[in-house]
Amino acid sequence: MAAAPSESIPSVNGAWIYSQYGKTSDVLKFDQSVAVPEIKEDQVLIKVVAASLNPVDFGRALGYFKDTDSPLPTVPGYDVAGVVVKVGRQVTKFKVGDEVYGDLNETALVNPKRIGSLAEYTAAEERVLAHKPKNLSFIEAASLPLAIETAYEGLERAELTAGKSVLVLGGAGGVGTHIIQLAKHVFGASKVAATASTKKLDLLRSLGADLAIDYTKANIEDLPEKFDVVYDAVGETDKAVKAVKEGGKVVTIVGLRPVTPPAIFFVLTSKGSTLEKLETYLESGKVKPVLDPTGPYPFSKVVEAFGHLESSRATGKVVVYPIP
Ligand code: NDP
Ligand code: 2XX
Repeated sequence: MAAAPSESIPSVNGAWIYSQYGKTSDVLKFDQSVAVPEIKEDQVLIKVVAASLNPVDFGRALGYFKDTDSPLPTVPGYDVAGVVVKVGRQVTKFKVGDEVYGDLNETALVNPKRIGSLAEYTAAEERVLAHKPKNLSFIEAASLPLAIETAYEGLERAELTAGKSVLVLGGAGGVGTHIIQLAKHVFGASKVAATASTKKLDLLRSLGADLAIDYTKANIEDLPEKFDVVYDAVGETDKAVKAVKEGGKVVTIVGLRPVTPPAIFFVLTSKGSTLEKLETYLESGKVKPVLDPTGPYPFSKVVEAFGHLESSRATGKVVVYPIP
């Protein structure tokens, strides 16, 4: 895709925006005249082609993180794939015309950007971005950053290494589909078990799960086997702790309530370098984007796209495309 010459960058653009906290279906509005952000020296301006949605987007809209949030009004959207149309003076990795992707917010909950990816143009520091793998579409690339970076960071924090076993609670979601793939194909786990409801078990197996557990029929705390690592992407940390071996690690990404050792909770840090580490796996197809089958949703259907994500039944990632 050709980049727009810089003189054609508009001063305002179309974006989804909310001016008060609440349910996305109540507060999220389309506005044709949102100011295009000015870039800082370490930032690039991106012509957005595709964006994906994450639970943090609707949690933030609900005001769950308002103590550390940036001020309203907010254009949501962490994940972006698009084309660089302008670069700041300190930028060395990217030039105008480059196809990039990333999670715009280095710290997800502390001062995230007021202008996110649900806009025609958005700005980001070069350190949160990477070059889009050539074999991936913009839709596929937009599906990856926040989810795959979270999956990777959690497996590192849990010290998963080759030959260890891992149980994933919530294997079919945006993050879980990548936890399974990374555990199996990048970290070299000897055994990957994962949970989902009945119709999603084949998907878990196709991603590399050796054992697909139907949580509507089996209790994971009753499994005869214990695991070296349990990765909780659902918020069932009490059950997770019962499924780990003595001396094993439990990591959770759901901060519903405080956790106690051996469980640890973390919030991801967005890094372009994580995407770069995974580039060869993405280019070889060993690790694949997983797209929710109800999408991609056109830019006019962002409220419907959020409705689907908010149901907790999304399979893989909910993507918005094309933008505009
Ligand atoms: P998704 O909305 O993509 O997850 C949806 C999936 O969850 C569905 O496929 C569903 O499968 C599955 N699911 C729901 N309930 C259960 C259950 N009881 N057991 C097993 N699977 C279940 O969410 P994400 O993957 O994007 O995020 C997961 C969680 O992690 C969210 O709470 C999110 O806020 C949090 N998160 C935290 C981060 C951090 O840095 N701390 C970063 C990213 C996400 P089924 O239909 O079969 O139930
Ligand atoms: O819910 C959350 C989410 O999705 C992210 C990124 O941070 C919060 C942590 C619970």
